[in-house]
Amino acid sequence: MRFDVVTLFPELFEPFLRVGVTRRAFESRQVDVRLWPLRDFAEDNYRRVDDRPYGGGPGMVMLVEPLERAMAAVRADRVAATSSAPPPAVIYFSPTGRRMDQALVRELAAGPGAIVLCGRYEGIDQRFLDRHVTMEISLGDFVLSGGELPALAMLDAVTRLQEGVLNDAASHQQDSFSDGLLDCPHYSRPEVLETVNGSQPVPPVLLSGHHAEIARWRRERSLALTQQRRPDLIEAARRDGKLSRKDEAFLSSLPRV
Ligand code: 4GO
Repeated sequence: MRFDVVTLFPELFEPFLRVGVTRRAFESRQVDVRLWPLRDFAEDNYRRVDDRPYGGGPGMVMLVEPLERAMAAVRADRVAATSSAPPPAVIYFSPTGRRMDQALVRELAAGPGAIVLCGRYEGIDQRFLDRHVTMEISLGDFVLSGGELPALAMLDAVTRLQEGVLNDAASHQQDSFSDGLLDCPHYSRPEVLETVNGSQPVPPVLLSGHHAEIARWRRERSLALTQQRRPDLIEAARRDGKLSRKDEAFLSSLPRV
């Protein structure tokens, strides 16, 4: 898959693409990330990419024309590489977009990639967005100064789902949201942690070697945590038929708060 990222700050991406479990996928081009520095597509003497908003007010707006030239260059390059492919999704990150969740990440991970537009300032001239953007995505109800961090978050989430990226092929099957619930807690050495406030042992069942009991304990920790923090996810899992009778019995046994 291929992602073409149009940004004023390509240097923010480069170090990120060189670390962690995702590094191989980026370096081998299994996930081919191409950076398109928007400043290169500004044609006037000042290499302007922004200007003041019509109607007045604070802040600046990203100009259509450099973006149109960048987009034409990206599309031409993609056609040269993949002549018969359907037109790619064009993603813009903004608080007004559709909330990103693991279902959307799975959708993107199964697809051919996308063109990704990173906004700065007050955002991009609406006429450009109307002409090109097919998917407006938000990470949540908060404001950032640019779309680069959401773009990196999406690239990370999509890449770790690619074949061979995680060390253990099964390990994303127990991530939060993989079955619609929050993940259970995890423990490693030491068996007993001695602190000034006393000792904290690992939950004994995890040392028992009883795989079925361990699986049940983890499921119950997921259910209890999800019920407490995200009751909306319990409702959704119930609707989607993802809760067994045992799960329902356990949830009924939890104290109401
Ligand atoms: C995305 C972009 C927040 C998000 C952004 C988010 N802020 N919640 N800021 O995913 C246009 C210029 C949008 C800055 C960008």
